[in-house]
Amino acid sequence: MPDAPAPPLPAVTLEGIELRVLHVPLIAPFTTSFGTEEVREVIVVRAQTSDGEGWGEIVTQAAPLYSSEYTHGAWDVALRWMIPALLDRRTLTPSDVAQVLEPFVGHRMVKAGLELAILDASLRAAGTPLGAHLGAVRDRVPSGVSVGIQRDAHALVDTVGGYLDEGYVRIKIKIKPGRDVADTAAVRDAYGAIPFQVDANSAYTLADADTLAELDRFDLLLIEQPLQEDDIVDHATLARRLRTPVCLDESIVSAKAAADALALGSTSVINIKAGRVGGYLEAVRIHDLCRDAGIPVWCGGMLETGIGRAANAALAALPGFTLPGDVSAASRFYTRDIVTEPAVLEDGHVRVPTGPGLGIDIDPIALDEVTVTRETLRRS
Ligand code: OSB
Ligand code: MG
Repeated sequence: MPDAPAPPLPAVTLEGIELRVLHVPLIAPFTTSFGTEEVREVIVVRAQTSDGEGWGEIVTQAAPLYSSEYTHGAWDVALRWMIPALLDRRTLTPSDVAQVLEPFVGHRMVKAGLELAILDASLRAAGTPLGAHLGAVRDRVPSGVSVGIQRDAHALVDTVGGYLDEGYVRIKIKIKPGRDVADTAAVRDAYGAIPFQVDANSAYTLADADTLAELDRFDLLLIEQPLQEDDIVDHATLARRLRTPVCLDESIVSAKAAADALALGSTSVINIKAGRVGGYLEAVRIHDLCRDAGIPVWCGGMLETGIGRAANAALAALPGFTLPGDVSAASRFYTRDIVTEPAVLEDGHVRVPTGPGLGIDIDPIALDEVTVTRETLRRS
């Protein structure tokens, strides 16, 4: 059954856009195959419009290790090119944002953060919650947790046990060569038949297929992004070798990329991250095409603050999100969030905000405390 088209949203008239770089302390370092993050560096967007403000989040990291995007590059392209183009257009609806920014190649996380701020402003003006606009069918979403590489397998088992005690309903661990089969075995042995998956963040090549096939015996829900972003053919080859379903993250940069990967057999599950695909509206298009194709999807995360976390909860409430995502409580990463009501874990779930727009309120004192740079461009 085709989804009912979302009602059109009002255009807003842009007066200015403020960007801030935040440095938000993490409760514990987060280690993946590509490095360790000790402080979350992220960009927050505030759109000032004649109909009120809207907030967005540009989910780049400090270094271009997960993707080619990184904070300083995002900051530059936003201020030098993208925000001036939006201010020139002056009056625009949320879906106009992608169209105005389309000539600029790449920089999808920047596009997503700018679009989200306009979307929030327009939804607030209309009195519509983001979830309702995107097509959410649930008022809460099951919450999984992404666990970084730990000192050793013992520490990993301890850390995972803490999250299970908190009630997280699905565990994902990061793996890399040398920290794969034994870590996976340790968690499976310690906790039995829990919903469990692994994420390699592109750390392997096809030459590692035998090692990756050893993971088959652990009945994982999936293995996420074993090979490089552009290894779309090699992923198809690997997928035929493994019993564990392959799920692409980094490779899925658009709805077109999703359709291509599905056509090639490179992936049988998709991790949807709005930042990686250029926005929440493109994320919904990927959801829709996967749903039509019978492909399960789940909502990934980029250690979002309360801004992006609220939006992810709304997205994850769409009907095709049939696997628990990385939409954790704010306390999984942060002692202090920048919103007044940070996401909490309730019976293994995170609630979908119900207020207009993102349904969150910024805590201005908390925000100022973690702001390291700010700049506003205004309509001339
Ligand atoms: O690969 O899913 C990933 C964080 C940063 C960059 C890439 C990834 C991640 C995570 C964390 O796994 C997910 C979360 O935000 O909880
Ligand atoms: Mg991933």
